[in-house]
Amino acid sequence: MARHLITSAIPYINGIKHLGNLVGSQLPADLFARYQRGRGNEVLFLCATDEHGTPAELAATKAGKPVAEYCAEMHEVQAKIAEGFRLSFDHFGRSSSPENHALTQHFAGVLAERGLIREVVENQMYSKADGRFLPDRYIEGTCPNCGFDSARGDQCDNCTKQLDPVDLINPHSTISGSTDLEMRETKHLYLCQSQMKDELEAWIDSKTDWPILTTSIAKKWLNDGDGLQDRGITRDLDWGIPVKKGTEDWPGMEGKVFYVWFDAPIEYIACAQEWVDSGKGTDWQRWWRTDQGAADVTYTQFMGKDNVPFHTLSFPSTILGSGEPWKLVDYVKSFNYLNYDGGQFSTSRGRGVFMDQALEILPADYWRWWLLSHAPESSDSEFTWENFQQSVNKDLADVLGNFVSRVTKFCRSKFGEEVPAGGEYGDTEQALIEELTTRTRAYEAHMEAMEVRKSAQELRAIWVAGNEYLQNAAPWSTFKEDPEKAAAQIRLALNLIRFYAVLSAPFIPDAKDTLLAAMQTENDAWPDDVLAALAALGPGHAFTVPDVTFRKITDAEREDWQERFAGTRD
Ligand code: B3M
Ligand code: ZN
Repeated sequence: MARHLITSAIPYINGIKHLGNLVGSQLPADLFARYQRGRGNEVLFLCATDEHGTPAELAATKAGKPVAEYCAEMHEVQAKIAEGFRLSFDHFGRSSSPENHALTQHFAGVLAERGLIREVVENQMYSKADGRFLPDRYIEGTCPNCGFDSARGDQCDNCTKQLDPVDLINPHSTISGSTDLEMRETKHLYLCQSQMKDELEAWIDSKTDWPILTTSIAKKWLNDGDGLQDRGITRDLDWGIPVKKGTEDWPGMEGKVFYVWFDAPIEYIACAQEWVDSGKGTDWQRWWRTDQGAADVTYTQFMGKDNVPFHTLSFPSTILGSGEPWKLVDYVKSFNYLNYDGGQFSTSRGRGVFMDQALEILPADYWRWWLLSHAPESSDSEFTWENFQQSVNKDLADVLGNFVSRVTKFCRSKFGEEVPAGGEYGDTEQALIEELTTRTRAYEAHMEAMEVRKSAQELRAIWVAGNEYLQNAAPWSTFKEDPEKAAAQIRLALNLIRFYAVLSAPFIPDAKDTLLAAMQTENDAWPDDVLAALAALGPGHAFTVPDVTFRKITDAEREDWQERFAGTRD
């Protein structure tokens, strides 16, 4: 049994994420976790809310709440929505947890001992109008790299370059809009990533199987300008993890906190500790310490492309730099962006569909199927309502749903609500089983490789194969001349429903439950042997005709939704 540690990029606490965020990390991570569990492997699937930094502070201020209270509330909101989408985290943690405080301070202490942290007295933007230092996101200006005029102090959204606020051209405060900014002295800690360059480069070069999107971004920043830059890992903020050297105070760093991007990835580890401390798990070290059993774990991370530099350079610097036997990531699966109906999803303008709204209009499986089958892997992809309607109506309603309905209803009317006995498989059945065997092995290979779209295509082809078989075999005609033969055909088709439920579970987990319940079986064993799997429900096995598995989206609905999500959410 293989062991898979799987993490999704942890969503910022401020507000509800849109479908583009979902398909870029949490959803494909869930697909992979469900698939690996389905194959009988041991999985630890972790995610959390990213609660520190200015986004949290800004959102709490806007909501008129103390930031700790705001984060606790929003964590619950996000956890509920994640459940709604059937994201099967073993634990959904919080980067503000005591576990993450201690572990982040631990890493900083160890890195300092090993000479990888230096103290820098620097000049930082101070806003007289706001009476405070302005970190990262409180400053906007023009990107020195690409000229984009709304680059943030920490990163340019246009060219993904990681920035320091002082790099911006024509900066202004996003709190007051004031341009009355002056440089004042403040002391900060820097992680000496530049010292780690060779080690990081060798490590990245050894990952020949990584997606091109991941390695190209990693290499770009590894060799950008003069090479890997040291990164400031502290900020002048109230909310965050206080700067300490392990459990000791850090002279001169009083009142400062760690930078959100320093502590957020450490939460991947702290989250496993939370999983244990919450009583759900045991022995987190087995997943994270290579000296305590994690050496044979395969660790896969999922994220949007803008997060790649932090996961391939910054976090590995923390891990490698510590000199401690922490598990390093084995595979970094990254995604391009999902666009919305001719433009971008926009959280600030409320443009596009947000996770809570999506679940209000249709159940999770509809969204999961569309999003995963259109995952922005090799390039950006686009959500349009026409395409969504078409995919749902064709793939889910016509192909899968209709198959289930025709087979179960026909059987009920001719043989009753149990798997019929009699008859034998002929050439057509043999050919179908061969095709399904080939396709199932291909589906597994795509899933193992985390080729999300290809997996979806293969799964759809598996559904189509059953439909075509049914169309050709036409048991409703066969029944008139040869009821025995029709019985064999329907027996196979009923078994296909269970087979589909199991194979499709990573994509559409609710349908799996509905279909297995209708087939009155709990047998969800993976079809290692397709022929055997298609005989799982023997003659006499009782079933029920399920309600409509997937309904169609009407044109009126599509038009209504198109208008509703054009961009007015407050
Ligand atoms: N919260 C950015 C994002 O949500 C950030 C990811 C952290 S992963 C350690 O896209
Ligand atoms: Zn830029």
